[in-house]
Amino acid sequence: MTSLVVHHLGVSQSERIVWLCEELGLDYRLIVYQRDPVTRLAPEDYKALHPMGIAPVITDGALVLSESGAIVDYVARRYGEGRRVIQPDQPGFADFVFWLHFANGSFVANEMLSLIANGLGVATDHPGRAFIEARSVRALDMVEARLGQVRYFAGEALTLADIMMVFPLTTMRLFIPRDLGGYPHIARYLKQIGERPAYRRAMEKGDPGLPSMMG
Ligand SMILES: N[C@@H](CCC(=O)N[C@@H](CS)C(=O)NCC(=O)O)C(=O)O
Repeated sequence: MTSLVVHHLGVSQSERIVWLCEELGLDYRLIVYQRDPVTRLAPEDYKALHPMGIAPVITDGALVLSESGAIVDYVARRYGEGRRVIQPDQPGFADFVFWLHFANGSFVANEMLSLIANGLGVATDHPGRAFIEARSVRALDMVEARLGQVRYFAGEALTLADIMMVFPLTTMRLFIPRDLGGYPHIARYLKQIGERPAYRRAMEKGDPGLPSMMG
């Protein structure tokens, strides 16, 4: 067994790390934490893992690492033997890098603005809402166009870019509801992801009973 421990907070971005470990067939240890039933935030023992106190977190021997993008990069390079990564001299490299970083850099970040606006009770006709919504729609239109051209975000095979992009298209919609009915290519893509044995195993191990957000 590797020394890798994935600390998964229920219904969170850390599902990505469980999924990556399953795709890579790693021998890792999984510890699942439940959200505080009242605040819906991370429980105290999760917060104690890392100064940021947010999911995901991995530990690997003495190492404690946070931040989804950093963790997928670390796990793939440390344990993945080059799998699920596109190298600079391979086709699809720029797309790989773009979608890998777009996921949290812009897509999730913008959806978080909606979540905060909802939490603050910002009026539905506040101009800030239209600004946020326009960005979300542009993001989804771009995702839809991309998935109309390729099977996976970086080309014909699943990469870390998909591992990063699926959460905002699925589980995140439990927090920020969004109907994807008008996006047939996203629907095709999510169906394909939902059929992957590694994805199914990851969700079963990390969030058993969670409603499927693949549609
Ligand atoms: N950019 C960070 C965001 C982490 C983040 O916001 N995680 C949420 C779960 S999706 C969290 O830990 N929420 C619980 C809390 O804030 O206590 C990452 O991708 O690692």
